[in-house]
Amino acid sequence: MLTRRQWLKSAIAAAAGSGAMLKSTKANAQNKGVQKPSRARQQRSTPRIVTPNGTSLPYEMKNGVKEFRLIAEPVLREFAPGMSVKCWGYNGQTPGPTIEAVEGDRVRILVTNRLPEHTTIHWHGIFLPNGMDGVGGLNQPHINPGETYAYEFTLRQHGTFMYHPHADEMLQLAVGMMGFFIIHPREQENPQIDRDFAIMLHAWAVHPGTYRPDPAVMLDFNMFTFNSKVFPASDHLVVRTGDRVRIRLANLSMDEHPIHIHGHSMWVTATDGGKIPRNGRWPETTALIPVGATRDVEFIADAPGDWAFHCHKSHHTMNAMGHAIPNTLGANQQQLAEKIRELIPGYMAMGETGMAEHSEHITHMTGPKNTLPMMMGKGPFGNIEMGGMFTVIKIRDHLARYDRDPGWYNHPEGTVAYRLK
Ligand SMILES: [Cu+2]
Repeated sequence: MLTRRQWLKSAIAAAAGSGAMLKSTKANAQNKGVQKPSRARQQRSTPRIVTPNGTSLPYEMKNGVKEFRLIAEPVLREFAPGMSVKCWGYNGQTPGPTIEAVEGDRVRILVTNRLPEHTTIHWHGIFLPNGMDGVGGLNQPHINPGETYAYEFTLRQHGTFMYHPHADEMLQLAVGMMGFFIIHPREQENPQIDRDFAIMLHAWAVHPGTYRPDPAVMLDFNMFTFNSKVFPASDHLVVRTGDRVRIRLANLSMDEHPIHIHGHSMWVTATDGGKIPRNGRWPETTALIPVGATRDVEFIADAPGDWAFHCHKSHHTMNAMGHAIPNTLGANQQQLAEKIRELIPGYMAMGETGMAEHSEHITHMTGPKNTLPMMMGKGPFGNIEMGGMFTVIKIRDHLARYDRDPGWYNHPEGTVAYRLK
């Protein structure tokens, strides 16, 4: 059994190391007790969220109060190799570390501002005294650079919530200031959840060759992330066949995201307004995550394999270089290409038969500085031709631990689509 003290230690270690995700999932695997699942089920302690490509925030117990520390600061985030973005976030991360607590807890969050301008934090969806709600100017003075403010309240509900600034919001959200605040129920859940993931959806405008998200953009975003990573840099979600899986999705971007699962049907079980009563839940393969909202989805991972999990807006599974380009589909560009080559040697016309060839060209063509090709990622059968809001749920019958990539799925004979001629 993993005690809270052990969890705290592992969370601190995870926050300190670059293998943060690995360690926190290791804690989860230990927590679960791989050899004796039924025993582990009874003993599981509450902190157990997996934030892919992220961590949970450690706390200190002070006279019965769980004390957390958040530092609002500039953060350099690699969306995927080849592109790093000058974001703002918390404790060196965007999204900020996931806050986990239990219904009934008294929590104190110390917020230090190391940004060049003032900020505040609003605790989205959480019931609290009005003066703790974090709307700068309305509920409290702004937190100036260098200042630390304390927020303190007792948690009177459970569910998936968020934290984000309520000061210069257009800019501070555009550059990545957001995180999960997850409150576990006091009573053990029934049925119990085996794997519990938290994924923050976001859309960014980072013009090719630049490093800072453009907060003035309202509609025309070019990078779409799960926890501020694009495929194939996003962590896989590794689960065991038969696991009850919950994925908590949150959206503070400017657009809604229809999140789609392959090979399974999922139940929408909660919003940031609370649990949906059992007889009010509905099945989906695509759950729409509105702006300024969270949704919990649950499914039984009953089909082994490598299943896609992605936003269904097709531009949201593409990176920057797929947007705002001329439409060359069906256009004979041969003469044009020859003329351009007189001016730009090596010029190559693309897109006449479709865009899939872009995936090939990334291996031998260099693009603009600090941006990403529209589609990336290699699978066991070739280019996956995805980017952005895309990851893979890896479901395996025999899985010793959750923190190791089990590799690509080994399909049983006769279960792969085959070529006839
Ligand atoms: Cu989307």
